[in-house]
Amino acid sequence: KVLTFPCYRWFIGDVKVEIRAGTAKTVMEDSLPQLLAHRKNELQERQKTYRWVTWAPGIPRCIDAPTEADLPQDARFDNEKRSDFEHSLHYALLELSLKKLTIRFGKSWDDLEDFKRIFWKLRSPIAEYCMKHWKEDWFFGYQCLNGSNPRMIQRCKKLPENFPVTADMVQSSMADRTNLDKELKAGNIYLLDYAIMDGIPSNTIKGKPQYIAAPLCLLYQHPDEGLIPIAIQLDQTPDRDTPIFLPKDPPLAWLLAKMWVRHSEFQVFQLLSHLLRTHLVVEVVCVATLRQLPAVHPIYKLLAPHQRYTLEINCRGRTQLISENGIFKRVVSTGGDGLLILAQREYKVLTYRSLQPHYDFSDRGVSQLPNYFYREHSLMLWEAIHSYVSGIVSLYYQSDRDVQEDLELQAWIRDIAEEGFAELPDFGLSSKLSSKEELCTLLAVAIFTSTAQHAATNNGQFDWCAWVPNTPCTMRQPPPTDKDAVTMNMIMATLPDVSQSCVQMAITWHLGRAQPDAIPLGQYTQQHFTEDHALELIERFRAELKAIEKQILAQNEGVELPYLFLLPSRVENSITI
Ligand code: OYP
Repeated sequence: KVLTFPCYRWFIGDVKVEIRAGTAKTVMEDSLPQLLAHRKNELQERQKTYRWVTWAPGIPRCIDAPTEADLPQDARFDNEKRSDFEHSLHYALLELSLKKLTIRFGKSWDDLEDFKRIFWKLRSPIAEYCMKHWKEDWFFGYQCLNGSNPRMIQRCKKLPENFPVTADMVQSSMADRTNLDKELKAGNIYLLDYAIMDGIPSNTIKGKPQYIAAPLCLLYQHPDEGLIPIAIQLDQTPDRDTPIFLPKDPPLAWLLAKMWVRHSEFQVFQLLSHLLRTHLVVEVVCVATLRQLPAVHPIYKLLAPHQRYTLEINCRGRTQLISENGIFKRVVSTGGDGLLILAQREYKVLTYRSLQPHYDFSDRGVSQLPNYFYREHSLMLWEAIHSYVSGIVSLYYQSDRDVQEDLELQAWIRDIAEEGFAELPDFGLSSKLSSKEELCTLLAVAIFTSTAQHAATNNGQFDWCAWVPNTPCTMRQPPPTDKDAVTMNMIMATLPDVSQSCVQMAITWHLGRAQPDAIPLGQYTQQHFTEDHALELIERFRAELKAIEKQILAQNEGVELPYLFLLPSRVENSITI
């Protein structure tokens, strides 16, 4: 449905004034006192309606609304979305409680195969693929590149001092005629470092303590086998007896070590990559936009479609997911105090630079990694988005001075930098916009994060987490300290129990499935812009997305494990889930 805007006409003295409400205007272009007064009133009203609040210290500030019911109607889900959201969740939880019951009264829970009895079949080919291949080292490596947390891996030029891997230990993983030193120099060694997890307090669930580790994992870009893990340590401050797990160890020991890495991955992925770096970052822009830009402002028109439903889903997340008695408290190891401490640590080091994909890849030293589809596709989408926003910006701003003099825009960025990202001295976003280029970068970051980046982290979560041993949400026993003592019993006592596993599947399915009312990237169903030039730019943006779509489909044709999370038609226009 396309909404068309009415045309307003009136007289000021003898002068006939005619505006199509659809025409975007910056404050400099609106010279009539009445219109200026109208902008001012609109903003005063909006600032009364949308207020900043500190939900918790040390993370981005957010909308002042204790629950979604406190949001203004404009920011609410429509009926269809609400009932779908609520039904889908109940459906998943019900389905899985039935499974849980059959296990309770059925056989024992003592082998990895038992996870198959609660596994939801036929839901996702990737989840099934995962169930078959999760133990394989190449598959572990693949997930660092194209799994649900593709931003953790970094090049390792020099071994960290707290990770004393020797050349001997890993020689058997190396290709012929090479060794660890040579490969470090050649740039073929990579690292996953979960130092941020070190010392995070862990949850107690139904009276039982849960456990957290802070692993280090070394990977090798093998010429034939691809990226494979070659050494794992589960502690940041090793002593003499801290084991370094290796692929040549007893298979169950190596497997359990990898599961510990994947358990950290669950926490970092959900709380940091997903919640903090997409949901909460985008909410800041969202609140500032509603407070500081009137609806006729071109930047409001540009951003509004990328902010649909974000306030409501975030409110629901705060009340039901990460709240005191929320899902995290009930089934995840970082539930309770842990999750906030973890998010605060990440927030302290969050940079504006790291939200820009080119910098993110070059800073992590991963530009050369082959088969890094997430990187390839994100860069294509970034370019398309950046060129679209640059086009729009140039329609309304002729020069850098126009940007500097747009006081609404300046109030907007001040709100973002000083109110939203408060107390973040090293974030790296100035509270003044001095050029068109700075404006374009910020807009591209806002749109990229609410579309591509969210899709890359959110949409695969059922695929990668449904087979619970591949990405466990909690661990019920401490990390192993003796390689030779690892048994299947120990593994089963460590992994999530039946009921935790069922909740993990239900919630990740609920959040990861395609949304029935999704609006794909670049589809603007409410016609905010009405000018021909702007409409042409939208058309061009869509054409570019179509070309990207084609390219991604061609690249994936016949591929056993396709990467389609950034297929433009599957990327939503905003964070709605
Ligand atoms: C909101 O029990 C959201 O009713 C999800 O939050 C689920 C609910 C409500 C319903 C909970 C209930 C969405 C926004 C967000 C986010 C990002 C973090 C997602 C983390 C997912 C963790 C899955 C946990 C599985 C054990």
